[in-house]
Amino acid sequence: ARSTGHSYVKYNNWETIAAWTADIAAQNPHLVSRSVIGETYEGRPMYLLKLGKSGPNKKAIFMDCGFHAREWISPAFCQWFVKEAVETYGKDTVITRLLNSLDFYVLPVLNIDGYVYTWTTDRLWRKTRSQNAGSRCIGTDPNRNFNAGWCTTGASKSPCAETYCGSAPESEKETKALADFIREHLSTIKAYLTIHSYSQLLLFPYSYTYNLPSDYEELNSIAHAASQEITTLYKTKYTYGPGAATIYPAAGGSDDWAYDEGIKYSFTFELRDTGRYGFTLPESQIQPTCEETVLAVKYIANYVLEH
Ligand code: ING
Ligand code: ZN
Repeated sequence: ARSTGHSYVKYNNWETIAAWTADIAAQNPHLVSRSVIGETYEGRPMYLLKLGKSGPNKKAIFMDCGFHAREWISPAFCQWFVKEAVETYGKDTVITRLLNSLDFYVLPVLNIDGYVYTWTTDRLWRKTRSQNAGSRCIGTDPNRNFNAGWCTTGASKSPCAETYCGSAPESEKETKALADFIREHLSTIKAYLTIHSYSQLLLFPYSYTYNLPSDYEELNSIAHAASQEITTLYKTKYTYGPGAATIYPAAGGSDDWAYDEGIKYSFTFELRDTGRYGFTLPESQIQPTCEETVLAVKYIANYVLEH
């Protein structure tokens, strides 16, 4: 759109994504609004988009992207999802019904400082960019920083580790802003979706323990159906299951935290691929990856609407 250089089939830098959040809201005032939920360690505003036709007593779905700086396909997906929603509203019957009856909160990039750092300095940076007291190492893993079995497994207490859990739960301004927003909207948010890469997995609680969540059977059947949806388009194979058993035990994740806050439909997506390109997924795969993932998100949203 316009002169910002934004493209849905390229990876966009933060400046371009930030300008895009303003543009997409300005161009779709009846469907999209933008707010700021906090600011990052380095002082960048954390933009949140709200999608949906206004109406009373709407349930909401919260989706975030860009927890881990190097997982570039994730912010690309949040942008794609918003585009798909505004372009197909009034044309696609499912999207129209979803936006009429639900609100989607979309956080395009949680870890903005880290994302900027992957563009300027280190393409494979994962963590935030906050300073750690008593260490020269920078950053906390935002997906080890939530109050869900915090730092008990699959996380490190060393600030130099890639999975550093931080000095306390929600020690990072970014995770605190996200958790505060969700706590303030707990009565409406019925699903929490967090988008990572890579491995082609659809995960649900728990990751901090091998114990199964009380909604295991329902979550497993949703994950099975959503994974099937993904496969229909390009035969991309997804594995699904509880995080601990499916990928690895890891405490402090946002999906486990959201679930224990009472958000039953809580899922982590690990998008393409399975390792050939990994975090440096070529731009040629943005479109197919996003198209297939939209199907899964639509499936889950429709399920939430009907339950
Ligand atoms: N994977 C996730 C990670 O943070 C995960 C897996 C999901 C852990 C849910 C804990 C909870 O390690 C990636 N690729 O980041
Ligand atoms: Zn990740």
